Amino acid sequence: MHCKLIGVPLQDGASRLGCEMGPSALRTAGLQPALEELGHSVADLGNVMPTEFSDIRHPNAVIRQLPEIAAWTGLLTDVAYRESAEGMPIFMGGDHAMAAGIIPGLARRAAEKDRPFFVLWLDAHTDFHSLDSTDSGNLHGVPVAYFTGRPGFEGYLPGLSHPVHPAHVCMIGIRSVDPAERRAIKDSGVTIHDMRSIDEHGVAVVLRDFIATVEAAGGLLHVSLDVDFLDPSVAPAVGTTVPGGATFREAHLVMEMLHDSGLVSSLELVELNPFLDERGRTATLLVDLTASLMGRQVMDRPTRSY
Ligand code: HAR
Ligand code: MN
Ligand code: MN
Ligand code: MN
Repeated sequence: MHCKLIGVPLQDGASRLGCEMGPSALRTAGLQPALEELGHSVADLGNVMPTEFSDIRHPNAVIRQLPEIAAWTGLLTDVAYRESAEGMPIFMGGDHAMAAGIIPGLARRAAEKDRPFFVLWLDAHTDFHSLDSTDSGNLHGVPVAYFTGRPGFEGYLPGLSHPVHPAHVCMIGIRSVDPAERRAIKDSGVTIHDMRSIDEHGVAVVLRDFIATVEAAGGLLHVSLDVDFLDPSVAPAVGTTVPGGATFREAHLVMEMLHDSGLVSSLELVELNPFLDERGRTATLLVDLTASLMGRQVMDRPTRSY
């Protein structure tokens, strides 16, 4: 595989400062050598950053940094489209508002390749607010509503040429949903495996179902990994910790199964806030999880190749 590392020092979608240091922390934790050790070629394309901002405003007065998020969204759509022509782009965040740009760019590329496009959303949160319903005003809470084509974003974030079909979005790890998100997502068609579902069935069972769906459709699969998918006891470096998250081994198992599926074509590592980390342990865990996704194994066992 040819991996392309793309730094996205975005923090305007989150309430706390610090996610702009995420790409640096992932580099410092050794993401590139970890991938090279697995036999992949790696190009670090550096960081991207928007330069032009409009002075757009929304009637919901609590919304924060809308001009910045609109600019990042447009830029990242272009970057994701361009860098997904070939190879495996790995986007090093940055807060989760980056998904609003990256995922539509990847969806456009998948359409051009004539492949159905699927998203695995690993997160404590559904990030399914509209601009009208957000009560925190933090726009990392809206990307899924936006890229699945929910109404209310027109004229504020860039128009969507390729919305993602809600039935092609699977969420695992969910345990913090605001009332407005709960109402909006209920009949949306998005598949949600909350933590209770993981407790009852195990993460392997719910993931296997989704992998089978993607495989049967001949799809491309994007993985969006929010640090708060993980339990705060193993991944403290995130501004929005929620107790009761995925364990160290549950997270690795997800990545190992995704590797074996051979279906993953792109990855986002989001919400890492190095200011909140403990001696780099969360950044290191994200590197190790990426390595599991890209083929690191405890013991050699048969896997399908890309
Ligand atoms: N729902 C909350 C809000 O809208 C939490 C926002 C999302 N936080 C994240 N993303 N870290 O997953 O403010
Ligand atoms: Mn998120
Ligand atoms: Mn989250
Ligand atoms: Mn909220």
